[in-house]
Amino acid sequence: MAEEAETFSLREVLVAFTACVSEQREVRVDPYLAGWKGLVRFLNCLGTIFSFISKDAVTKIEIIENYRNSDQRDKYLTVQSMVEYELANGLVDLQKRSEHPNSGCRTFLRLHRALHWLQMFLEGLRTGEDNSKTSVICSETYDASLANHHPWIIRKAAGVAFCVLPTRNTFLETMNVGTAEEAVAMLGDALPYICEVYKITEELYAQHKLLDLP
Ligand code: 1PW
Repeated sequence: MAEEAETFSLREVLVAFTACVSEQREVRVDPYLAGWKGLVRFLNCLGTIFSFISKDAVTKIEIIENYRNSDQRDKYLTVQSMVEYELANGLVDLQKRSEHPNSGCRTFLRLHRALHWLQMFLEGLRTGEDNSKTSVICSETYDASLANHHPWIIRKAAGVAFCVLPTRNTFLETMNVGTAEEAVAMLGDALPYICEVYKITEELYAQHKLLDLP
């Protein structure tokens, strides 16, 4: 584990997201999940208090991985094909969680919302002052995005976890990308790709009226 933490770099995570968008502007599921798995490792590096956050992401990643390992794996190659397949076959609970509580569409939506937070948080980190507080950037971006989809108890627990985040420069060094300046440059290169993945998914979900799936 210590060795894993040493060799871990956030660069690889962000690179996975750069490989998500296909030439047809479709979002590939496998690199998306690979990116998320790296994020989970990163969250775990931040301390055990973050494991409650990563645990739910792990559950969601596994649900979609199971679809990718099933007989229907080809239908889950891209987010576009997943949406088309699940909707055409009535595999999505649209009003209330009942027969299909873990549809690919609703599960992916949770990761998608969390990715929005991540994107805003990393952008805040990138443009923040040297000595700014990561905990403030983290909670402000969370409140402006993902918190709107979470019940009170989760918001409270997340707020507690954010308090232990280190200062901006230490946090940038935790990314293992090099100096704080190098980490900022890497974020500048990688964030447009994450934004693109987010945007394409958001448009697809909006087009099919899936943004509020229970
Ligand atoms: C340092 C910044 C890192 C940002 C990483 C983003 C990870 C976000 C995961 C938040 C999870 C909080 C705890 C779980 C909450 C679930 O209730 C919720 N899941 C998510 C991913 O938001 C909703 O899933 P549910 O309950 O509808 O199955």
